[in-house]
Amino acid sequence: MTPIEQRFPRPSVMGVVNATPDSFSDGGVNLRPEDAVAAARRMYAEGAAIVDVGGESTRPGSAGVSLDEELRRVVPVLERLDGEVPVSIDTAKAEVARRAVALGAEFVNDVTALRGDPALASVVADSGAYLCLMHMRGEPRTMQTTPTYADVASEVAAFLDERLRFAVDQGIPQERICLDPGIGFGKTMQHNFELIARLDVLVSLGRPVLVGFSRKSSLGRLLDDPDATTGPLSASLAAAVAAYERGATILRVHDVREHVEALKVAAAVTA
Ligand code: HH2
Repeated sequence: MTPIEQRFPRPSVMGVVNATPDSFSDGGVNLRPEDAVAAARRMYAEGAAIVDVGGESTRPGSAGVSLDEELRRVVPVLERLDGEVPVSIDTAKAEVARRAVALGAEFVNDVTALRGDPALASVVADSGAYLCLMHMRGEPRTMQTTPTYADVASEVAAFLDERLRFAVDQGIPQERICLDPGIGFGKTMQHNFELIARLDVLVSLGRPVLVGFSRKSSLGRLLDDPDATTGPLSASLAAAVAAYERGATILRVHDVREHVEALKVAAAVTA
């Protein structure tokens, strides 16, 4: 088994392909399987190490989708890709992950950090897939209702450390696991920026860190639009480079080519 840090050396880009009607920044764009497949192929050609295919939006306020609907959205995409492009499945549902790994997905991205579906851990353990454990306070429907922390970086780190131990107890080798602060998942704008500023606290847990700041509303809000629901590409690039420089390994992004280029420059400077 190749450890995750070898399979995804710093910095690696994960391209986002949302086969959903309602994702916060690209809802509907890749709902048709043909469009999602074309986006995945394009992102891979542009330098993504992997594409993250999701059939359920986790934007603030969303209520979730049924198993049947999620399968209906992602299975045709994975069938058409047929192993052509490295795939991560963005799901909290064991059955979706099981079908996805059977269709070639090598990575499971679970925003609930194995708290959503008790059967997911064994699917990951048995498949040999890589796993991302992400921090989220509450659930998407309610997570942005007055999030408060005494010390956001150490609370997120303590949560991820506990989830990492849980995953290892469930038979998933830690060499296959990365950790994610969950930008925008039960956090204010200040919390999100503090998590990047203090990313060393998460890096010190000893696992690669994945960061997904791309297009998130905190970027638009920082740029003086208090009602922003997304952030622009320029701000996404700055956030990705800042996260990389503070130790992030995998950057989850919507605009692959621009991020690959920006990170190449950042890597050349820090090498
Ligand atoms: N963010 C989103 C979804 N999945 N997974 C990880 N590991 N980290 C993230 O920051 C993350 C994630 C939200 O972005 P997006 O997929 O574009 O939107 P939506 O959830 O509305 O589909």
